[in-house]
Amino acid sequence: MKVYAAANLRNLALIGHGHAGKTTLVSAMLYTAGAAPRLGRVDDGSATTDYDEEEIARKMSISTGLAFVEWGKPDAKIKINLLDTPGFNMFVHEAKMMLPVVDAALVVVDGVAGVEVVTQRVWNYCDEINLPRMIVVNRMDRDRADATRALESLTNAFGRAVTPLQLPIGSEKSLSGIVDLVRMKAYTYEMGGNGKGKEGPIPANMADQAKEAHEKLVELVAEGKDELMEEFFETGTIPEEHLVPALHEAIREDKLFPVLFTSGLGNIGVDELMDFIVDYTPAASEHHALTGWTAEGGPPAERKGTDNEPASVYVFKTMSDAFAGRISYFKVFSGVLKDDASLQNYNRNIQEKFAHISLVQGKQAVPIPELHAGDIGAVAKLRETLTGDTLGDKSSPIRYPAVQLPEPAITFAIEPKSRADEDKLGVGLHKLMEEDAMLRFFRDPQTKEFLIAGTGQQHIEVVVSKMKKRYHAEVVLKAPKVPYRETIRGKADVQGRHKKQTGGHGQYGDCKIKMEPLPKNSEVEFEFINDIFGGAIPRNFIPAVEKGIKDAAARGYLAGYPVVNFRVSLYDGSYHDVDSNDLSFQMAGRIAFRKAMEAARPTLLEPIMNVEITIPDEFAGTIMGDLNSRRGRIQGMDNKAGNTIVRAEVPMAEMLTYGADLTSMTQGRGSFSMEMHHYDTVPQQLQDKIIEKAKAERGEVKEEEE
Ligand SMILES: Nc1nc2c(ncn2[C@@H]2O[C@H](COP(=O)(O)OP(=O)(O)OP(=O)(O)O)[C@@H](O)[C@H]2O)c(=O)[nH]1
Ligand SMILES: [Mg+2]
Repeated sequence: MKVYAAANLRNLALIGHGHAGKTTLVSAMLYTAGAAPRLGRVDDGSATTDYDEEEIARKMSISTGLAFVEWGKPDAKIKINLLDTPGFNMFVHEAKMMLPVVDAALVVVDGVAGVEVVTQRVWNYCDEINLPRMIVVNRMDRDRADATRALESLTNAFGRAVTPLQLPIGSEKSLSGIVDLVRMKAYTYEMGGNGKGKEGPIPANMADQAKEAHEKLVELVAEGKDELMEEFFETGTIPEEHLVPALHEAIREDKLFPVLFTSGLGNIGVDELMDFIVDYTPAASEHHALTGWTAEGGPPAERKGTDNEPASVYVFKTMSDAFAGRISYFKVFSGVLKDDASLQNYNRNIQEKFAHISLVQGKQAVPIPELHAGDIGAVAKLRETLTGDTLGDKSSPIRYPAVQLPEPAITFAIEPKSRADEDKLGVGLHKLMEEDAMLRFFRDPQTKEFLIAGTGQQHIEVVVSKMKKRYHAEVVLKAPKVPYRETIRGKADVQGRHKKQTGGHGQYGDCKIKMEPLPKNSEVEFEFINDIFGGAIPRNFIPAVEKGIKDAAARGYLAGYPVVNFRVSLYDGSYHDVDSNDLSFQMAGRIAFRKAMEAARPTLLEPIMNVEITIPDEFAGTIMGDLNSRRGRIQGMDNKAGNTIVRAEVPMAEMLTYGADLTSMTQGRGSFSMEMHHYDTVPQQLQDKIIEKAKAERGEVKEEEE
């Protein structure tokens, strides 16, 4: 396998709405470039970058797949690294995670649907880091595919920098090729053929349209460039040898977003697409300088991304393979990485050995002796390195920033089906978490349940399925328990006395306390003040009173939920020389606490979530009405390219199955995220229900004291 230098490398992420044809397009490029014997199909599980069994079963990408093609003239081949990202909203964070390692994005759009919810989302990801983009309107062979309408939806969403570099020839089933508006030539294809276009003149009936589009393109490229402007005014056009580099630059600077047309499945326009990638998308050597820090909180550091700088390697993805173990996908940001090199992991302060480095072609590893700055590869069996880590020369540390991801949107309680599954549960989930940045697994300290959190219902279903197939652990999912809390609204002044006389040694503890709510945004949940003067209770028993109160507060008063946000001051009491001990004062504290609760108007609190929902405009009414019925409070609304974004505060208890509900209300086109915001009082009639239910669960055991 040939080793490539940065100037001959193009790193591209295919991003876009689910089903737009990203995976198919990668398969078509591989086939057309001779890297695959036939055109792999998503529908029969033969697509190179959708090889995982979950992806095959669901006919969609779940995780990013890598591939590469070598393209161009035999003596000047360019290697194009392709990162095929998922477009389904629950997995689209994968796309975001890939963007720091590519030099441009191919935004793939469906020729029928145009810009969709996720198209807008991934576009914003690119905006955040000023990533150059090329737009591919794919599936142009489908019924009702329409180039004009697709272009309109693109310009509406992304502005006038969106500029076609091609026009499709024919439409729907009779799509037969494309016109190259830069070179003003036509290429025709056989539907489902080998992807090599036949060059010819522009069809007569398209000549005017092509000329007009060409002039618009030339004008746009010349804009702001005096030399080109002059040339354009004098001669009425710009020659190809000036136009191509100017276009390349405009794309690199985000001044122009070119649009191409393809049919991935019909293999039409795919060779041209690769030609355009080679000519117009930035080379790895053109990537802007990379900035990071020498260490966490340390001074900034920078690499230009050349071979002669110290090596630095950024791990952007981790997979756990049943046979090969942990596989780390990385980009060489600077320097040259040789096979068998040992690199320092700057995040974890350990050395890692890069043995058997390889290129990645779907599920296959292609051995390579060395990788140069700008290239992408994989290595198995790094000991501790995880996604987001930087490794390199020990003497020149640099840490690149990790990608910011949203918080998980949905949480389930997870239980093993049997004893045997219990042991495998934790091991399996920890491995899955290594490869899945949006998966969380933790124990709720309050409810004691094991919880898993992810981006949505389907995400968690994939996790459960992987647990079963890969780690042979069967689990049951349940809605998580809502972590209610209790607090007080009023004040109390009570006495707690514990006295027992059983034969010889007795027990005696007595305390008087005042209880009141803490101010609303108090930093602590409980405050204990010792106001004893004159030794009414000996100093050594005071902590016992506090402990008794704390223990009782943890067990709750109304419905068994922890009591928070209150202050107790211990101001008086009495003791007995012989019978008083720690335990007696703990008991006295507990009794006092329960009496105080009774008097201080206890109430239940519930977690309120900050929820953000994105839906196509047509569903806005339904979603708002539904939020109302969930006791939601709308905080704001935004409109963006046909989508409505609703922000609301909604009690967690009403959101437990929201993922599935939103999917059915919007035919799978909505997405949401939520995070804990604050606690608020539960409405009275709901309180009564929760308290009743808790009593029934505890079997109505009441403590009889004093
Ligand atoms: N007619 C037609 N169908 C296509 C074309 N490209 C892809 N498809 C079909 O569209 C469906 C989705 O294609 P994929 O390649 O899986 O789309 P994707 O963008 O990778 O989807 P996600 O991985 O879910 O984001 C499959 O059934 C493909 O066979 C095309 O150019 N024309
Ligand atoms: Mg895909």
